[in-house]
Amino acid sequence: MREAEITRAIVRAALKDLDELAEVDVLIVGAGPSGLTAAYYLAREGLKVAVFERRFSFGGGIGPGGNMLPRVVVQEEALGVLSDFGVRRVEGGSGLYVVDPAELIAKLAFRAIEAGARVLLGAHVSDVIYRKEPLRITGVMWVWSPIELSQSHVDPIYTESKALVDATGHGAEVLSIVARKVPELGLSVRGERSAYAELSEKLVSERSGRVAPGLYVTGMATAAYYGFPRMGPIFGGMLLSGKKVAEEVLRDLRATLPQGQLA
Ligand code: 48F
Repeated sequence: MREAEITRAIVRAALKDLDELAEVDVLIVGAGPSGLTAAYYLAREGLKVAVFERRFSFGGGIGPGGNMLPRVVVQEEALGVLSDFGVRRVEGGSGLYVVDPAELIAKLAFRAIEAGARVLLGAHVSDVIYRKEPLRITGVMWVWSPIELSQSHVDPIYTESKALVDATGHGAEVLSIVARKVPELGLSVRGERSAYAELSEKLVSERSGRVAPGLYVTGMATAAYYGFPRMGPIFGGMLLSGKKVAEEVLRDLRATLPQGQLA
């Protein structure tokens, strides 16, 4: 086995992959709890789903637990989602269940990938693509994260999507870009408010979904977009929100596209 063969094996497979990622049915930005949950529920329906994550790891805000104590909680309303992913939990009282963050990250990512979602690590989404008449978000521009961090002047490349999901967490990065750079859509990101866990869990679960043609929001990006409170190390709302946005995307794609037109 020669070194050149190692290179060729990587390059051939990676280029084929990137070719396929030029166009997908659903592009999810962010591999945190809401993004991975949405990816699983969409991929298992046979859609071509990609998740672009700028870090070289999964899980977003799950890993550090609560103030670095290695546990997070999930409320009983989200037990069905935990069961879909096979995540173990122990009762914590007051309708709360306690989960190991490492297990939660691993199982969310495992199920999403097993269902067929393609997760691309180190991919930073820096802009969107849009079209007029009809006005619609049609994809993203992205660049490898180390390039973004180096502040080098490197043009990003494109991925087109029928549905784009902002799962970037507290920063609502995709929606912030659209608010600034596609003013015709009239979006504005209000910014999240101080903590009120129960209220925000409910609001985020209910309101995650479509915000503009081709554009959807889930997880803490929903709280940032609508100005809902933050909630800290409780994750049921993120899981329910990921499931809710998947249901909305599926409903819209099935309504607008005849079978067979999915990528
Ligand atoms: O922050 P994150 O975990 O978002 P979430 O799914 O969950 C929020 C909770 O973790 C927690 C909470 C729960 O009560 O408050 O904070 O809403 O995951 C967001 C992921 O998106 C990535 C980021 O690295 C993280 O892994 N991300 C953010 N901006 C970009 C991005 C970008 N521009 N391009 C690619 N990935």
